[in-house]
Amino acid sequence: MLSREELVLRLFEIEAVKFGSFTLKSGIVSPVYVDLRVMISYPSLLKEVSELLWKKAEEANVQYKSLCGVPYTALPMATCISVDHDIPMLIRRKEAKDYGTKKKVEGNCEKDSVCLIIEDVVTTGSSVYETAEILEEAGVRVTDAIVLLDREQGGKANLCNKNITLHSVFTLTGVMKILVEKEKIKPNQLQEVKSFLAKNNSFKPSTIHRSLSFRERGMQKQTHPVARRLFDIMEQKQTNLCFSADVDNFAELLELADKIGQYICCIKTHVDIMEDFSAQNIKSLKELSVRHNFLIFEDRKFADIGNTVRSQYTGGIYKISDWCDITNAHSLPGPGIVSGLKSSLDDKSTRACLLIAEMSSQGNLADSKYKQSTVEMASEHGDFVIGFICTSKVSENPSHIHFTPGVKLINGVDGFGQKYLTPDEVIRRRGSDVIIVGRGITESANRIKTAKEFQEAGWMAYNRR
Ligand code: 5IU
Repeated sequence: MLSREELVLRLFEIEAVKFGSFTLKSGIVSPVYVDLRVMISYPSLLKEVSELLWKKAEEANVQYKSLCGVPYTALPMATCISVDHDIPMLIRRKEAKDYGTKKKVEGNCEKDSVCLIIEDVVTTGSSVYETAEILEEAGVRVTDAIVLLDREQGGKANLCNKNITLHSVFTLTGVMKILVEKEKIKPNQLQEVKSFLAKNNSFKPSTIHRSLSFRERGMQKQTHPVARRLFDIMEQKQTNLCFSADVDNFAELLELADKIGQYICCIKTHVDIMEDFSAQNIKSLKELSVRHNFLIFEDRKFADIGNTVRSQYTGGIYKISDWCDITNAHSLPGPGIVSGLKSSLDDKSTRACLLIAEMSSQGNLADSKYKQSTVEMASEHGDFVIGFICTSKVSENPSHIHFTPGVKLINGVDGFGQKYLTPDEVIRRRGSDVIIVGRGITESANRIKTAKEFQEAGWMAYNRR
């Protein structure tokens, strides 16, 4: 067996822990980068690390029947422990199977038995928590998690809030102290990482409130009249489904709107893909929106300077502002885009806008700073901006509505990088409000039945939240 110091030196040698300047997925620049995936190329080290994880559970006297590694990096570690100590293992699937049993957990889930979670690195604790939730859905209990490296960014406290005790073999600063002692890094690097960790700690001391219902949010003083209508419709019809009607002719669009109108709170159009746009067709859509009580959202994604978007919104052949309750805009051009759009409206109480804070497509450039600035921009224009297009809740303001595209009943990706999440993931876990569903419905052999399924799944996720 290697000593703790020797093990840290090995991890440093194989570059599982690196120091320098790294841009993380979130856009944040970090002075440290940890990637333990490389460990599978060093089997003897993997075995040593796994043994340390097991010992940690022994020291902490955790009582458990099975163990589960958080996919993927911790899977081989959990496997080593399982084989070496004859402990049954469970595997959490990253994606539920789209055929057969739709199982999310493989292995023998003995009801109410305790499963120990094994993880390589914890930052906020969200991956451990997500795994725990899925295991619990499968009937087992989770009380503890063992992690090789705690990055000390709030994970332990966040998990403790969720009644999971996190035990770590190493902390990031502990690893760094060893590396300073062994003169592998300089003391100022340790200081730099310490101040980075202090600034990037995700733990928010327990402010978990019951989330307000759509009805309550509609009644907030600052809620815009269009948002109020939408919240009302959602509660009345028990639906948070926005149908993305990406078809190219009005005959089909109007038929769909009529048939599934009862299941939706909103219809989303792309007026510039219609072959037969006419004022009469729009009038018919408007009539259906009144008959079935849903709003019309033109997904125009304005992106120009204020003066131009003003004309694009009101003019041309489409005259969007005449008929759509809601439209959307990129925040990229700055607040002028919002001022431009709203300046054309005589009555701001009947038209509203969503700002695009995040996109559902892979590789999109909206990082956390962009998202934050978008939320600030929305807050300054509450008389017109009612919420966001986003992939998870971005604003704590209860008057803001979150719309999330990229929703299907099964996770996945399309041929152009559109990422799909399930209604439960989007609404319950990620805290969004409205699911936007296009091909999930239009490509179904029975569109009406499928629309109803999405309505039920979205509403159930809202209720469970
Ligand atoms: N849409 C996205 N992602 C985004 C934005 C808009 O998918 O980030 I902003 C639109 C594109 C399409 C609909 O009209 O939402 C999703 O359609 P599908 O459910 O067919 O992927």
